[in-house]
Amino acid sequence: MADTTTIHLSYADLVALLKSIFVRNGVSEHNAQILAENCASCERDGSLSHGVFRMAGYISSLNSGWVDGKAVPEVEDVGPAFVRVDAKGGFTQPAMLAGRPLLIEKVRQTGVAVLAIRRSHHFSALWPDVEPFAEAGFVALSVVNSMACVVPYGGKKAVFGTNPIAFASPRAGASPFVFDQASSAIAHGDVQIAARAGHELKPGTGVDCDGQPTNDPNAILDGGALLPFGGHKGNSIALMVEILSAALTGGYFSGEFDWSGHKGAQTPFTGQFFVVIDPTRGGNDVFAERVAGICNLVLEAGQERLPGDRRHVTRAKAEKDGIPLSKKSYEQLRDMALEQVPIVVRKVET
Ligand code: NDP
Ligand code: PYC
Repeated sequence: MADTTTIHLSYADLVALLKSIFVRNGVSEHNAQILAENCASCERDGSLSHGVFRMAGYISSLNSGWVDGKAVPEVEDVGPAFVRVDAKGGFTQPAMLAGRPLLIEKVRQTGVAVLAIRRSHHFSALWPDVEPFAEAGFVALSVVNSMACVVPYGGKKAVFGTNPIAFASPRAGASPFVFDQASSAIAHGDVQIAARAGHELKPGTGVDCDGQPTNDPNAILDGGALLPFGGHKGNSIALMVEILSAALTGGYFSGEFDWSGHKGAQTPFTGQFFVVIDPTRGGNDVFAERVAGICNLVLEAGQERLPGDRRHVTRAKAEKDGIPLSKKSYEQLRDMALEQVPIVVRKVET
């Protein structure tokens, strides 16, 4: 019988465990802390397609020599409202944090600024990138392209990545309004999770290696491809994400980089784009109240919940009870760490 034991870890303990795995696999202390916090935040909020499930992929990519865990990003001041960052073949999140102080300085001066990151690897959810801007009072929008696994609308060959778009806005009296969604019918991570669990996907999700519609996640992973969400409309968003994340930043398109010489590489080598706005500029002090107002109208009209609500409920539960991990996942992480990390198991359920 399968062992259904669940282990609950505190956020700090999960970060410590993940950080030790990154460091043991060639990531600098500084970058490892950033990546560990990012991955633990995803797991804590129930963003499971980009939580600890991704650690094997991170490690595989690092060990293939495809991504530089020790990269030190270079920040370029290229205009009154324009910051570029060369991630130097490293992960995007340290590059974003390196560019953030100059970006914020420019937003304070001009009311709006953009951040264009190139030569970067993004292997996570996008909401952790935008939510902190809204917590600091800014509106933020970010897009990132990934690896070619999405066929354009009516097309036959995968060109786009799953190309997510995330948006965050301050909201009076509540946590920021945040949405974060792939421009494909579902995220690639969720296809992998469905394949492992033996679940079928919804119709309209993808095609098999012959271009025929399929609900089988394995057929999508095995030479098939995903479809954009919403037909031609999602298609245009996926294309916009390629333009902003690659053409504008100087990074690769999703189908352009060549990782064939790096067996085990999994992290897409592309770019990421941000636009950050001070919504109160010019005396618009009611902005956050207005956002709360439209959100309330939507709920009063019958929408069951807003994007981000599920994450916050999951986060609150994790902060109270610890972050739940199956015993198997926990043991896999311990194996990856290969050394004893002082973890306090707060609660064990069977
Ligand atoms: P989902 O479809 O699960 O969710 C998309 C958004 O819709 C979320 O903000 C979610 O909020 C919200 N939402 C979901 N259900 C409802 C509902 N019933 N009512 C109101 N709002 C709802 O996400 P995707 O599968 O499209 O993407 C999953 C993750 O994969 C994202 O975090 C994305 O960034 C990541 N990703 C990363 C890529 C990369 O290259 N790094 C590539 C592609 C995807 P909530 O979270 O609260 O449920
Ligand atoms: O889930 O589609 C995805 C994805 C691609 C890159 C990182 N996550």
